[in-house]
Amino acid sequence: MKAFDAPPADGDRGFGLLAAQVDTAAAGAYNIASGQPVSPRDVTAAIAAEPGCGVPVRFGAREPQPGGPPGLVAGQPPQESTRMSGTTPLHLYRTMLYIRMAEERIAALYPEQEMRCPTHFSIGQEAIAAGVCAALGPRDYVLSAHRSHAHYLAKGGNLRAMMAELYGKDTGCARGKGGSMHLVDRSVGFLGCVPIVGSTIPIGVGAAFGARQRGETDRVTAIFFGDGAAETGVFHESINFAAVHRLPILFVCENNFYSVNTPMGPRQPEGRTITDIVRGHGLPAERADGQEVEPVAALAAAAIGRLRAGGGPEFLELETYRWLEHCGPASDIALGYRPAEEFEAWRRRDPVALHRDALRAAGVLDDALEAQLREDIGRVVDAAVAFAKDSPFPERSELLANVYPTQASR
Ligand SMILES: Cc1ncc(C[n+]2csc(CCOP(=O)(O)OP(=O)(O)O)c2C)c(N)n1
Ligand SMILES: [Mg+2]
Repeated sequence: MKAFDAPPADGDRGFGLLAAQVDTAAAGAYNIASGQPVSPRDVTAAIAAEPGCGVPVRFGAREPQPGGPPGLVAGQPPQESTRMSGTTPLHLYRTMLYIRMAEERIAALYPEQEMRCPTHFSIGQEAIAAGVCAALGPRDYVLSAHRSHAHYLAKGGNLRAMMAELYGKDTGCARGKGGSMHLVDRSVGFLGCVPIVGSTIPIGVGAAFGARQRGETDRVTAIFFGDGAAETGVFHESINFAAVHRLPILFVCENNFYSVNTPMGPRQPEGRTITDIVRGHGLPAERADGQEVEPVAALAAAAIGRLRAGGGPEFLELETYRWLEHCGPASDIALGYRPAEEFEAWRRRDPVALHRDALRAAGVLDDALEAQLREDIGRVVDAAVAFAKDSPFPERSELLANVYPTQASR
């Protein structure tokens, strides 16, 4: 199988429609689920269903990226699915479904206790990751925090490397040492995530400042964080610095109204929003619903367009709701810290279902395409889990590598 002669830029995310524009056999287009070459007929069928959708296709093999995830071998089919790179409504749906199905699988497998890391799920919040990342390119930077699967996947992170990371395996994106809260895939601009609340906000500002210093004026940085992180001191220092230097950063606050089990009431004065505070720092800031992916994508695209045109930092506060417990795969509604009616009201606004219904009403999605998408994604998730489970743990000798030196390692 011949690899694509001119490898796609940064992160190899050529999908669907692009596949129809080249001789797929010569270019080495693969079905990312099966790893098999894709025929022009397959691609044509997919395009007929919706430009750019249906058959998840990637081009050629990717060279291992320095510092990127292991497990990508030149000359072999790419190892994982990422989001589809387009921004059509159907692409947005596939990205959300992909995140949902990957996380549902993690939740189902978690009780086996083979994944030994704390794991925070984004189920119910997918529209924000999908909508914002659709407006970003592979060169753009993204940072996240403890609840990061959705951002990693929406930015194009390697699912196999993520699964392996959750299983603590050597093929994981952090070599099995970080777990769910330390995902990274620099090959697609996902610079990382850290569970110390607020801590990736200044790191993202630093990354954007560094890009500016290097003259990389086309590079935008998006930083995802929660409402709790917006209460840290470093958040205010960071947005002030970004404002002073007019850095091209989109700050994205996923306001799910809770910091662990504490609602907003005891944390913030009545009537003052996070957006109000940010406006006080002089940033354009907007507060909006985070459940409908197309308006989220439109808001993000407009803001990122302004950043690319040389505008200073902007802030989006997007309201959303997590369905599961703060940390772990179970429901926690029975604990009583959040009312069951509140949860039910948000559940009726499931971002995946809302968008699915809109696509159906518009005649873009039908049962057959829905089934096809689920089957394709299901196979990709199966393959990622199998890869993770089959991968080796790091060698014992690796234990202290890349961690701060200790007495024992000196
Ligand atoms: C500096 C710091 N303080 C406290 C914690 C414990 N902690 C972990 S997640 C979290 C809540 C974060 O809430 P939010 O930023 O709203 O994110 P969400 O979990 O709602 O997505 C807290 C307090 C921490 N990890 N780091
Ligand atoms: Mg929160």
